[in-house]
Amino acid sequence: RVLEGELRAAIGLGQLELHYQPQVAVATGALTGFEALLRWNHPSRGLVPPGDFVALAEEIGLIVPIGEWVLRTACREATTWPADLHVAVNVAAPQFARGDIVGVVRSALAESGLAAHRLEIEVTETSLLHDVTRAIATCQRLRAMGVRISLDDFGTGYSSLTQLRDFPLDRVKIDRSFIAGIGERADSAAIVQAVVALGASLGLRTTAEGVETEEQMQRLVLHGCADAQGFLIARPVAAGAIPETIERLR
Ligand code: G
Ligand code: G
Ligand code: MN
Ligand code: NA
Repeated sequence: RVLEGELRAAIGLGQLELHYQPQVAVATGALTGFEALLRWNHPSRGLVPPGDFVALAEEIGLIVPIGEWVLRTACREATTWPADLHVAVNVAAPQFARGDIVGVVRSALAESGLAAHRLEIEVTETSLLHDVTRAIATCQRLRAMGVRISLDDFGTGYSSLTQLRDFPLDRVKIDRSFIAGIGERADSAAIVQAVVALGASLGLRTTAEGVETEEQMQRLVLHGCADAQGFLIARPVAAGAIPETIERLR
């Protein structure tokens, strides 16, 4: 566990950073905001992706302070962007279920001055599973502040339909495994179409994740999917590259 001690020190050493991936409206291609994606800038390993350390951070209880750093940093950086752009922040299951997420969000908004409606919290299906009553109350309290909630990686977890019905959500993000198949597999296309229709009838916006080809984008137009994100539009960029990214996607 060489990494464990290093990870514990990473926040204090200023080794964490956020990259941002653009999200656009499918119908117009207009930029709507960015998803914040955590990176660990390790002195010898280089930029370590979250897949290589978030699970460890969850295991050793570090995800709560790391998640707090992510929320504060994302809110602060987003205040420098045009006011019509939102920032979407991933919140890990233990942070959502056990940490004081409502208090952390409230103070991140207060100290940055970011308008609450510009913050979107991305939760996964597993975050909502542990203590359903408490998770519903947490979503309600966040939404009462004006913060939006989106359900990330939709379709890969359990009891998806119950969650769409019972949780106060604003958005559903269709997992990229379904988007990858829409040009080739009739079943994936049918699922994407059904999720968009279901979302619309429940008053939820839908975002397609992992859009990589023009053909996938065309199908999303046909299916009426509201928003999209993926390498076709842009890879995640460092905070410093945001102005030129906004320029390009406007
Ligand atoms: O950026 P990348 O493709 O490597 O992200 C991989 C995964 O890590 C994604 O599923 C994303 O949800 C998760 N992730 C990215 N940033 C954060 C973060 O700030 N907090 C948490 N908990 N997960 C994150
Ligand atoms: O699970 P989450 O949605 O938070 O994950 C976002 C992750 O997906 C980021 O780590 C990002 O790097 C990755 N990603 C974003 N766009 C694409 C894409 O078009 N294709 C693939 N394969 N990965 C993508
Ligand atoms: Mn996400
Ligand atoms: Na996702």
